Amino acid sequence: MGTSRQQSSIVGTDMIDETEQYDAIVIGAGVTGLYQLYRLRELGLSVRVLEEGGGVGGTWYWNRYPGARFDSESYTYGYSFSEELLQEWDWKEHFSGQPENERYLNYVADKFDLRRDIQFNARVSSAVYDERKNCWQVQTEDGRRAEAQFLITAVGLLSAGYVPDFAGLDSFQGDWCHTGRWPKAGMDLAGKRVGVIGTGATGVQLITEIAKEVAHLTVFQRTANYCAPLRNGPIDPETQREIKASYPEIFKKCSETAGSFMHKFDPRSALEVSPEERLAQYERLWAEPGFKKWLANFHDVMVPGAANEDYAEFVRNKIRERVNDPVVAEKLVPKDHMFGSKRLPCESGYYEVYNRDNVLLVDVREAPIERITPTGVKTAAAEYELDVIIFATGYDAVTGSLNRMDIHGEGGQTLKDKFAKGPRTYMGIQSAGFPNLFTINAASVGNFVRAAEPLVEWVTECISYVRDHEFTRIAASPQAEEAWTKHVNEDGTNILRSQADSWFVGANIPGKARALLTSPDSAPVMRAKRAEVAANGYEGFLLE
Ligand code: NA7
Repeated sequence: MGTSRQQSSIVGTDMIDETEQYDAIVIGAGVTGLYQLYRLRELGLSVRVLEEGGGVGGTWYWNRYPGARFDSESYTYGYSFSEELLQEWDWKEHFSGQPENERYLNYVADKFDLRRDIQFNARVSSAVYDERKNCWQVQTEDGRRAEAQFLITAVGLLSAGYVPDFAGLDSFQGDWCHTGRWPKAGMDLAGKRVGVIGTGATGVQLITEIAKEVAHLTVFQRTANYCAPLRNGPIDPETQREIKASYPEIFKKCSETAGSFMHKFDPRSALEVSPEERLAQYERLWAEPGFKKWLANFHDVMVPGAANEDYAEFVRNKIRERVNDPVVAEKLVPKDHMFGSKRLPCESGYYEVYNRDNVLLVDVREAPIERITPTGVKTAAAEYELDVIIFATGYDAVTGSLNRMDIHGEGGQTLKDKFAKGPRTYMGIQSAGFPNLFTINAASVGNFVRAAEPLVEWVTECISYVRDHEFTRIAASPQAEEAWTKHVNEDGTNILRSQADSWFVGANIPGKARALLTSPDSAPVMRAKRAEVAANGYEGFLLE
């Protein structure tokens, strides 16, 4: 029933301009984009996926830095849509590493024959809405053009890497890179003097891994983080069988929690049990793998207040116990933000790194980085000679990857201008004045695959509805957008995630407006809201 791919030729004065025609264009061949392609193809649409990278995987294609791995349980991170896939794929570790994750996504692409509709090495430079034809005209950096009625940005939450604007970077004579653009051929770090800037989830994984390999490692830390032991391990055959037999229960558990992880909060308050019982629970959870110590804890540990501070002090003491030098230990102990207000990095020997003779921790809150020199990094207090600098400095989250594409909606307005004071969307999915554009990267939160699957399914059903009813366009109404933006800004202000200066609120990027970049609501609430909107004939959307 779908239209097949066609080409239209416009003969200009001295050139032939060929624009490929599709029903839908998906930007990004990561976790979301691959599934979106699969679903839209199932609907009978002609689809083109435009992917900047040379292969599938998105985050798991780009983030090849040593130590990159899940900190959600591997078996909660796989797709759930194919029972055959679930039974065929063996996760080898409880928290799987980048090479295996990339292999998995390649396996999915091959199994469902997705590659034939993906154009690799195709970075989208602009997307312009043609109001006359009700379609999106998309151009890639190498000048290729494609047109489609529907445009879906499956570009992830964290794909626009951020390198601070340090003076002198151009003069640096050694090698440098951002962790999100780790070279495929790897970085030669053995025997080198390496500097890492940034100690978020990425820095923590990377530092732990490379400290063993480099001659000397200098870690430039601005904010100490609360990090918790990952406790990874291989999955033995018996456990593998159990996992495969219990996927429905695993996914059901995930579907019932706020962040789509498999851990449920303890409904008790940390403060209503005795100090002994409280500590016993903290210790029991600390000994368990993954996010349990975060997401299966007393519920009020994740609410600003006394319980949160009580647990924060427990974690601070855990850090102190592991670092030999008490002065270094105090630098690693977070004191300026609440536990859980930033993403909790999980680690496998991170703190012990600072007991090594070849590792130096530099506090750049105390003495900020002034510039990069030809031979290293200069802070307000000293100069550090380096052969390699690695920027683990994070991402211009959610809106950053949209802003890097020049997206023009009705009347020529740009999405970048519209989002200048923070995102203005309806449920994260659409923005008024940008018909048929689904910004699904802005609507996910929590365990990424669990959140992405239902979103993709919602968008697919929405597109199916539009086509079946012979509408040409669907757009968020300005009123629905206004109400949603107000809800995000008001109800998102007091939640724990909004309290620290992190990417959750855009506060990691100088000059970026502070606003919660994702929904303040839990995943089940968001799914129910979207289902209700759809059941009411796409309430809050204008269909023409
Ligand atoms: P994050 O969590 O944003 O961490 C970035 C780190 O880089 C963090 O420690 C920052 O310090 C540091 N940073 C950023 N700019 C500077 C400057 N100018 N000077 C010194 N240090 C700086 O990014 P990640 O890649 O670690 O993690 C992103 C997500 O990926 C994570 O949440 C997971 O979901 C997976 P700051 O804390 O801002 O003081």
